[in-house]
Parts: sequence; C-alpha cells; structure tokens
Amino acid sequence: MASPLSAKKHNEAMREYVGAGTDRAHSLGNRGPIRFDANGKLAQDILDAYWEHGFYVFEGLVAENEISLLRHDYDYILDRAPVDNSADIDLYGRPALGIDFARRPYSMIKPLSDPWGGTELLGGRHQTQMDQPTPATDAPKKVPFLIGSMCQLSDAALRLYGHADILTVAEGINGPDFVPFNDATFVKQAGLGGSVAWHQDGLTHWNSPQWDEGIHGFNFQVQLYECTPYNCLWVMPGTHKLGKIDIKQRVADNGGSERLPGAVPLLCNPGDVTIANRQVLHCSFANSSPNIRISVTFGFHRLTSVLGARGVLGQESEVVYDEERVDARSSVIQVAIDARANFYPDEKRYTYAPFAGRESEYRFCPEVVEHVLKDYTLNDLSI
Ligand SMILES: O=C(O)CCC(=O)C(=O)O
Repeated sequence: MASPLSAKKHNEAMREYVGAGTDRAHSLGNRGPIRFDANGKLAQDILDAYWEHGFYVFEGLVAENEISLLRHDYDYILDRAPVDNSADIDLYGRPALGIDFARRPYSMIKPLSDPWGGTELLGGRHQTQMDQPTPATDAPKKVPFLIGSMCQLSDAALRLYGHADILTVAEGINGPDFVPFNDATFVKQAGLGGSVAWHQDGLTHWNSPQWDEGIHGFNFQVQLYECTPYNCLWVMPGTHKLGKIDIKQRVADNGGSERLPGAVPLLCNPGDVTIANRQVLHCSFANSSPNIRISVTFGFHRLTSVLGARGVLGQESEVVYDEERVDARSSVIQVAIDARANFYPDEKRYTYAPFAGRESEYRFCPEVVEHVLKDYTLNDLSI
C-alpha cells in the first residue's frame, strides 16, 4: 500500500508545478484594473479577453476599507461555525450561526480532504479524486469549506452583492436582464483547506440545441486575502468552448496526476475580483501552504438560460424556474443595491433593469430584509 501523503510532500510536489503556471498567468493578457467605455459599459477588450480565455482578473476592484469590513464579518462567521455539519454549537459551545436558516450555510469537511472528487455528489461533475494529504496531528477534526447565504449572514457581503462595477460586469456578460445563480464562499485555511477536484460547473445545457460558450453563466470571486499558486483556483484556459470534457481521460493521460499541464493559477491580491466561466475546467488543490484564502463567490446567468430550466445542484429536480422565482431571487440584488447606496452614499448606484421603477419596494429596511433576504437561498437558480 502506498504510504500516506504528508502535507509537506504535497507542498513540494506543488512547487514543481507552479512555475510554468505562474508564467502563463502573466502572459495571457486577461488581467488588469476594470475599465469602461464612453457609455459606462464594460470595455469591449476586457469582454473579448474573457470570452477568449474563459476567465479574467480585475485587479484592485474592491477598496481596501471594504475588504477590511468583509474580513471582519468573515472572521466572525468562521468563529461561529458549527463543529460539524449537523451540530448546533460552535467550538466554544455557543449556538452556531445559521442553525435557524432553512438551508444551513456551512459545509464542514475533514482538513485537506476532497469531499466531492470521484463521487456522484453535485451531479457527478467532479470525475476524479484529488490527493488528500494527511493533516497535522493537532488539526481540528472538521474545518469550514463552503459558506452559503452571504447576503443573510453579513451586511458587508450584502453590500458587495450590490457593487456597481461588479453588476456592470454581470450586465456586460449576460445582458441587462441578467439573473443571479447562487453564492458560496470558499474557505481554504492555511494547512487545512480542502481541495475542489477538476470540474466544469454547468449541468443543464450540455446537450441543448442552443448550447454556446456562455450558456451556463459565470462566477465572481472576490478575494479577501492573497491568492498564491498554492492556495488559489486553477483554470484551464479556453476550455469553456469545448463542451463537456472527459476529465478522467485527461488525468489518466497525465499519468494519474492531478497537476494537469496547461493550467493557470488565478493569482490575486486582496481586493482583486476574478470572473470564471462556469464551463471552464477548473480546480483547487488541498491548501498545504501557510496562507489562507477566502473567496466570496457568487454567479450570474442569462435570463434565457434559467427560465424554464429544472432545479439541479441542491435545488429540487421537480422545480421549474418560472418568472416568479426568478423575480424573487433577483430581488436580492435590488435590496443589495439599496443597502450599498445607504452605506456608500457618494458612490454611483447601479440601475438594475428588471427592477427599474420598482426600487421603492426593495429598500433595505427590516420588513424587506425579512421578506426578501430570509432564506433567499431557497430560490437559488442553479443550472
Ligand atoms: O475556489 C475554489 O477553490 C473552487 C471554486 C469552484 O470550484 C467554483 O466556483 O466552482
């Protein structure tokens, strides 16, 4: 039997892999500060680079003071995580956050493990399992991996959801009637964070006659800490154009190694924001490094990709997304815009076309918070 892989050995193996990827990351021409055209829309050359490679890195999009507020909220959210998925208490015996939510927000896993790879979970889209190094003997039994419900757990995260530049990017890619997908903050604690096996996100439209490069939407990741090649998301450029990929074959062709050639790390500083097409092949390795990553992740779709689609990825399969559900889930964006405008009154306010003329019904106030934000994840629009 092969000897267990130590975190140290895992980190050494990564060291050989990261050099070429890092060079590629800087050579593709798909990173830089956000820019707009004369009409305030996302610059066309940025959109072109996104569509060519399937991802883009917006440098310094979220201001330092906003990142501090987000870190503060996420410190608290991490502190109040349950000790395990079904537990009601945190490490200190206090009630964990979110135990009263219709969907519990935390997903807890064994340190350095791969909870999805090679399983049928999430539509079986993680076809192979990643290396699972042995954690240190004093590591906690379970660590946070994913945290949902950002708009219900944190006012700073709600305001982020209404960020005008971020929503302008969503409009540029999916049109002014864009709709939300879901949110899930990925947490990779230093020396503990689990892996996300190679996968493509979308499930619904692979065989659709209307299939194209953008039909499964895209995700933002707002980076609260530095993303290094050791803890970050890796993307295989251009693979969003290929249709469904035989990942098992790719790994087999690579001698069984998860370190697939040609991939690029999404290197970021705090405040950088990435976008990644949900069809692009991507993964993240176990975080055997000394640096934490927290990526606040949320996605957007074209309206036409979602209307009439059936629930997948945790949404009931008998549900068909209709206009009422789309409107209910989209209203979270409108409340987020208002929450942001209250807190940052000097900033430009994004006009979200589907709610134009209805803004006064979606003010950030206790009644609306109760009606729109409570358990909003029940209306996620996963495809
Ligand atoms: O950030 C990560 O580690 C994984 C993200 C991911 O797989 C996704 O957003 O689909």
